[in-house]
Amino acid sequence: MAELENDLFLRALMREPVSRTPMWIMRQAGRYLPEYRATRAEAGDFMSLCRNPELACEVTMQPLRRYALDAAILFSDILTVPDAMGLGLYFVTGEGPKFERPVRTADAIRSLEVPDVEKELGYVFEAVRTIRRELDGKVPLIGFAGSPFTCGTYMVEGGSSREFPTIKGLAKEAPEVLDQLMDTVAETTTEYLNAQIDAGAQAVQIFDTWGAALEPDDFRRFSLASMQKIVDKLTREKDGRRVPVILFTKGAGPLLADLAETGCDALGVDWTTDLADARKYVGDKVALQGNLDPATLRESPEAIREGVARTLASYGKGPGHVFNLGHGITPDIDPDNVSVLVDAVHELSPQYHSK
Ligand code: 1CP
Repeated sequence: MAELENDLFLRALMREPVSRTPMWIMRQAGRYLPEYRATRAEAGDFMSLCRNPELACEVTMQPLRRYALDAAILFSDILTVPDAMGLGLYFVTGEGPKFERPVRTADAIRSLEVPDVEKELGYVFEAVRTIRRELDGKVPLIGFAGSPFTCGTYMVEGGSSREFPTIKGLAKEAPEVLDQLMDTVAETTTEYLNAQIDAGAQAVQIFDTWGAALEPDDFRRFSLASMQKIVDKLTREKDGRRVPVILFTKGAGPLLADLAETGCDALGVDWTTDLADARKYVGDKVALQGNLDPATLRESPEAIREGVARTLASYGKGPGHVFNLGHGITPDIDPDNVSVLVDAVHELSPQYHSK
């Protein structure tokens, strides 16, 4: 396998000096790109796209052809894991993900088993190998999974939710049952991420989109503890290089301090916390990734540049920053505005680095 031509992203995650701030964009492959919509139409539907390694590779590469990004992210979805556990994932247009067989009762949770990930998710590992070949050492490839709690919300509620009534009910009325669900999903996710790393993922991110919807103590017991179990068992070195782990709990705020204790290498930060405050919460334990409000991309080129300038200034000088949005890019964004964003990070960030 070729040496990496651009390892700024991996170096920033390790808090090593870099010449400028590296960047990627959460959901960089997706519906805001017309070429993505064309490939998805060719595949027929979203899951067929995920299950086809050639097409998953194609959509992974699409944003890199347009923009000077410093990392690629595997094209897949966090809900492939519950799907592999037998819940039957399907998508209803306009309504988002749904499960045919949600797990709502103690009995259903007790009978869940850790699946054979090679057998059920082999298509993901094949996509990772295909993307690595196609990238040919240009930039690193990020693998990912959902946090057990975030996957759990979809597994228990049966689809997207705003209030999380069923899983919050379990947290209060049957916490041991929810512990058990978290354990089974954490074990599956550990095997899943280690198999992605085996196949060639050079960093991994755990998306904890909904963990911070819990009260802080419940966040610690269910979401943080289950991510901790994963971090403890991940492969951390491959081919002589560290495989960094990024945890992204949306809306974590002061809980970033707890997340920094897990032994991860970096934390994702959303736009509701200033990076300057986030740095105070975590000290020099971990790198930080973020955190421009994705809504900024709907504004003028000047406003986008100002947003980038503010984000870079908020982190301030020194290593350990990976530029990103504070959450995924939305389907309504004009792809030209993303060029403005990328150019601004390239232009404005070198002054924050002494190397
Ligand atoms: O219609 C389509 O084409 C499907 C839209 C879509 C896409 C492009 C879905 C369905 N998933 C994805 C890809 C995806 N999802 C990626 C890889 C692409 C990349 O980053 O470039 C990743 C990392 C995810 C992660 C994901 N899926 C999360 C966590 C991150 C986040 O944004 O909060 C979550 C919560 C999901 C569930 C999911 N899958 C799809 C949708 C629309 C949703 C969200 C539903 C909801 O809001 O509840």
